[in-house]
Amino acid sequence: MTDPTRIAAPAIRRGWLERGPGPDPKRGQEDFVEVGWDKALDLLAAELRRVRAEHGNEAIYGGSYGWASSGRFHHAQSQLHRFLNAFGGFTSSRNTYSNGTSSVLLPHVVGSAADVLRNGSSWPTIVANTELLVAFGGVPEKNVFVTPGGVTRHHTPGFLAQLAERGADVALISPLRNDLPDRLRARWYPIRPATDTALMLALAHTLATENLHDRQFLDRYCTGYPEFERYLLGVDDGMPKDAGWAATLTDIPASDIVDLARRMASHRTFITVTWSLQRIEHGEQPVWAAIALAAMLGQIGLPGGGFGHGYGSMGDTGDIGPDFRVPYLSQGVNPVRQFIPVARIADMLLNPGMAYQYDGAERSYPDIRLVYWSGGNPFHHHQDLNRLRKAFTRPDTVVVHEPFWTATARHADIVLPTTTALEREDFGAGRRDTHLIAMHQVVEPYAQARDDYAILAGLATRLGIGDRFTEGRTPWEWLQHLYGAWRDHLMDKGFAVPSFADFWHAGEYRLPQENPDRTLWADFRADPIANRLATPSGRIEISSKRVASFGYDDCPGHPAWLEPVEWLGGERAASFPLQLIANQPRTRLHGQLDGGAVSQAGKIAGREAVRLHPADAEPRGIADGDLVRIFNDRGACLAGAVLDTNLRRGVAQLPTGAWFDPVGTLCVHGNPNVLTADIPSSRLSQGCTGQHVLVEIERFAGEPPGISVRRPPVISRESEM
Ligand SMILES: Nc1nc2c(c(=O)[nH]1)N[C@H]1C(S)=C(S)[C@@H](COP(=O)(O)OP(=O)(O)OC[C@H]3O[C@@H](n4cnc5c(=O)[nH]c(N)nc54)[C@H](O)[C@@H]3O)O[C@H]1N2
Ligand SMILES: Nc1nc2c(c(=O)[nH]1)N[C@H]1C(S)=C(S)[C@@H](COP(=O)(O)OP(=O)(O)OC[C@H]3O[C@@H](n4cnc5c(=O)[nH]c(N)nc54)[C@H](O)[C@@H]3O)O[C@H]1N2
Ligand SMILES: [Mo]
Repeated sequence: MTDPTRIAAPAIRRGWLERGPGPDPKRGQEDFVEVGWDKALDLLAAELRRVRAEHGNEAIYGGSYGWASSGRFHHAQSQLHRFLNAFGGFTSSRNTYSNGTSSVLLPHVVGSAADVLRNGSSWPTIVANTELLVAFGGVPEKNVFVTPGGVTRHHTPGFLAQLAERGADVALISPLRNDLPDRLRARWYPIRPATDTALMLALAHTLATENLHDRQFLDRYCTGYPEFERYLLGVDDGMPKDAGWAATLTDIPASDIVDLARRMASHRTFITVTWSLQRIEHGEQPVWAAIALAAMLGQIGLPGGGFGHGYGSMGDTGDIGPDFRVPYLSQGVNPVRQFIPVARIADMLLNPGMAYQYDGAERSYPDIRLVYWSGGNPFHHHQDLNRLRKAFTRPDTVVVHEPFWTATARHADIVLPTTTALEREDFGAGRRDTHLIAMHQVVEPYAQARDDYAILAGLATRLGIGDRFTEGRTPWEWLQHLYGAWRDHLMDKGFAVPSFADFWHAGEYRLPQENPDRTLWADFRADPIANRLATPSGRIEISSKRVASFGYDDCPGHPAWLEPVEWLGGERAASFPLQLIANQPRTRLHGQLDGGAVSQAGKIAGREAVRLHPADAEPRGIADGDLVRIFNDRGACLAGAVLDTNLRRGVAQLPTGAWFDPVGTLCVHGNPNVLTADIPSSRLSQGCTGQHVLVEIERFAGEPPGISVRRPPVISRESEM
């Protein structure tokens, strides 16, 4: 709450204050001047007016991707979008860094992404019925303690414990052994990263050639299996995708692959794929291939069988809470139709007007003059941060609301300090949460920090849209209003919901419960005509004519093995022979509270810890606890080495989230996104590929540069200018 990196007062980059708006290579490298709230809001209101008058609302990028904090009313992105909509609209963003590749692919294959991502089979049905769990990416327990919006009860560890007690057979397919808790006694298949699709194809090939596939299911519920089988058998390319073929790619012995396929066919098998598998080049393929494989087993729609996505990626996947809409603030309507796929931010800023492909359409990038971010940290989440720094020199003005001096705040022109969830009143609940929680204020706002709502209300008043934005309510009045409307709606449906005063006093409200037994596509299985999927055929599309018609060689019409650039089997590995897995951090949520005690305790000499196998460390002269330099041709970062035999050889693991702390193109703190490539998963989805990158690692000798991101940037007061 009182970290030295809290932002105390509105601050303006000196160059912007002195020279006015415009592209500036100094952005991110200059000192700041503290100004009063009135001056900051007057300047920003004038700049918003100027940009709108000279370039139109489309020139404002308000995508503002990010997690912010829990709490429904003060949800930073909703607040900003509501404000910008009232102002006439903005260029928005689509999809997520989390599962942006799947969310574009799945509608083509199974008709809906939401079904898979929100209504997946529930853990109790898996625990009770699954005999064999085949977990691609595992079920990493470290990830399940968060859910967007907040989460009251952590259920997943309990379900994993029950699964262990029942003695279910578990296949862990991952480069990292600790992607499943030890107590599950899983069999570990230490796959070469990025080759899961090859393994799935070989499993499918074994099913097809040993006649273990369910022809009836494929005929009745699917379309496009024959084309896929031709590909599996290598009819056209002369290359059967058999276990021997996959063994060389995946590093998993052919006999193990054949054995696993036979066990899958003879047991009630649940196939899960973590979201990480689609956060790579051609990330569509493992998801599509897993669905094809599950369809061949014919167990889709049966309790404990079929396909699931994101178990171990998020707390709500498979959870038993109701799929309940909790009170929320309306964002209004955005009159601007321009948007970008969210991970194309740097492409957009660097290439206004450039054409690109997305989901079968040709689109072009808008010319952005003002970037407005509230509740996200692109210098955490985006790839190739040295390229993003260049992109951030392009706009006329960058505005950031933040509680902390993150790298994104340091790359802004106008920085406005906001409160955190503990400094305001709100209510919160996550997806599939069990309770709505009254979030009482715990402490007074830090220094001059204001709620995002108060900041935007102040701007709205200056811009003549005050009433439209606030509707005349204070935050406390909004809480009562939103809760009241929601309560009326639920009471009409026959639920007993306490008054706002009683809810606030009790501190929580137990949401109505749902039947915890849920099997994805059980209704489709029961009646595929009445409950047809929203695909063109109404069925599961193992091959998709529509995707094929787009003509993308990086995402053809059926699941296929496509060689990525960033993988150990390719040419690039000759220069950069280690595959870095840049996954989610165990010790924090993304970059949030990186300065806090929990995150800091995981660091080595103040740097993020990178895990590598002793057999990879030894020839490089790296010992446990050494400072190392991780590098490739895009950039480099420092990290502290941890030697660990729980990774396969050739793989290193550095989580995301160490605050970006650049000295030239080197991040001295250990942020993997200085290394990752800013390339999309494919032209279909344009999704994020930050999970994998090829690197080399060497021992860092000499005096390491100090860490500066744990202190605020240089700030002067206006009177000192
Ligand atoms: N290499 C690589 N990169 C990745 C990933 C990966 O696997 N590999 N994963 C990606 C994924 S899945 C995601 S979701 C993204 C996450 O990326 P982000 O969601 O952008 O990361 P956060 O650190 O959660 O950023 C939220 C920011 O909001 C601020 N904040 C908190 N409360 C408030 C508030 O009330 N108001 C305002 N205005 N701000 C507030 C926090 O201080 C924090 O800086 O990262 C992506 N990046
Ligand atoms: N503690 C914590 N939990 C979080 C988050 C956080 O920041 N901190 N972020 C949340 C968010 S926003 C999201 S979207 C989810 C993300 O959920 P995921 O994307 O599923 O999570 P990751 O930890 O990035 O990756 C999961 C595992 O996939 C494995 N993996 C990587 N590459 C491969 C591969 O090629 N093949 C196979 N078989 N396995 C591979 C890695 O070993 C990794 O540990 O996590 C959420 N949970
Ligand atoms: Mo995410």
